[in-house]
Order: sequence, then C-alpha cells, then structure tokens
Amino acid sequence: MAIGAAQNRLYLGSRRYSSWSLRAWLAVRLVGLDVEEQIIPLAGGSTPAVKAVSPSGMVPFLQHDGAMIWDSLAILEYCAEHQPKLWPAERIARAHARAISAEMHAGFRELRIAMPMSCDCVFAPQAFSPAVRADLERIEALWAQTRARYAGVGVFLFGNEMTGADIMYAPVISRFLTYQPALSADSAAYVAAVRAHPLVESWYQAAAAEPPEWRIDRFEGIKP
Ligand SMILES: N[C@@H](CCC(=O)N[C@@H](CS)C(=O)NCC(=O)O)C(=O)O
Repeated sequence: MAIGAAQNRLYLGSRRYSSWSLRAWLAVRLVGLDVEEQIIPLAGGSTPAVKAVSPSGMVPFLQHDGAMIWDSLAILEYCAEHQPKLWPAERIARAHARAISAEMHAGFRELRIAMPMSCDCVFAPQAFSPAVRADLERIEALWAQTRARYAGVGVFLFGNEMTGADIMYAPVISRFLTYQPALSADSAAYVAAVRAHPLVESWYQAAAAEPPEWRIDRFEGIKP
C-alpha cells in the first residue's frame, strides 16, 4: 500500500515475536484508537513486506487520521495526545514515567539480544552473561523504586491503571516469563499483574493462533 494513503491502520509484526509491536498495539488499544490491524509475518531479520510499507523499514507503523508514525515511543506519545491518562497525571510522576520509558526504548540491548520475545514459550534455565545480569538488575531496581514511590497499593508501576511505562516494559515481562530469570517477589508479582491484564491476555491468544508457518525455529522454546 502507498505510504500516503489515508487509512487508519496499525502495521504490526508477528505477535509472537514483535516486542515493539506489542507496545504500540497496547497503546493504541488502551486509548481506543479506531484502526485496523495488519500483521506482517516477520522473517527474523529484514522483512521485505515490512520495508514495503514502513518508512523506517520497521514495525510498528501507525497511519491515523493523516498522521504517519513509526517507532513505538512516538506512537505511544501520539496515543497519549488522544488520551492523556496514558501517562500519570502528576508532573513529577509523569516525568519519571517518561524517563523509564525512554530508558527502555534506548537501552537494555544485551537483555533484548539474549532474550528475544517469544510469547507462550519457555526456555530451559540458562546462565546469563554479566552484561545481561546487569540489565536485569537495573530493570528490577527501576521497577522497585518506581513502585515504592508511585504505585501505592496498585499492581502496576504507577498504581492500578496501566500507563505508558507499563506498556514499554510489557515485552520485558513476556521475556521474563519465557526465560525465567530469578526475580524478587515484588518483580514477580508485577510480572504476573501485567500478564493478567486483559489486553496482554488477548495479545497472547492472538499470538498463539498465528499460523505455524510464521514460526521461526530459533525463537521457539518449549510451549508450557
Ligand atoms: N525503535 C523501533 C524499533 C522497531 C523494531 O526494531 N522493529 C522490528 C520488529 S520488533 C522490525 O521491524 N524489524 C525488521 C524486520 O524484522 O523485518 C521502535 O521503537 O518501534
């Protein structure tokens, strides 16, 4: 499809593997943007069908009401313009949410390489490299500090409503369920809360229903 076509459409990669797509989809669905979804099966690298539609050659890519937005964080901010409660209402909490979201977007490379998202799979326990362990420790510390300061009795990072920050970490939760690193009790409870969110559940169900021929062997572990 031509890039300039006026369609409300969210292009996503295979739900099973596309962690950045999960973020954009959660944001779009949480704020209720009316867009049709087009899923492009990822080839496990450079996917010609993605390059054909997306200006960056990557998914997610959102076309909405004349706007074209590639990149998950930009899509999240676009969604927050429609529904500001995607970020915490209070200024300092909102700044913190943006900082930890940007940290996720720009960082944790070692962890992302070592633990590719593979919804619904479990891998045998493994020893992680010091660089991966450092990413893990930073994520757990950041979750603990954020929840201690802002969550109150809520189950998410900033309370009982999912925010953009939870969305940015949702694929990390999926990775933790797949690769099962040892986690603190509070991190484990947070992981369970995000996984239990109805939108996350619905993404997992759709991922499980994707055609078997979309599967990429090296990302597949044991199905629980
Ligand atoms: N910075 C981008 C990263 C997007 C990204 O890396 N997307 C992957 C899929 S998860 C992709 O499209 N890769 C190209 C391909 O697999 O063909 C974002 O935040 O959206």
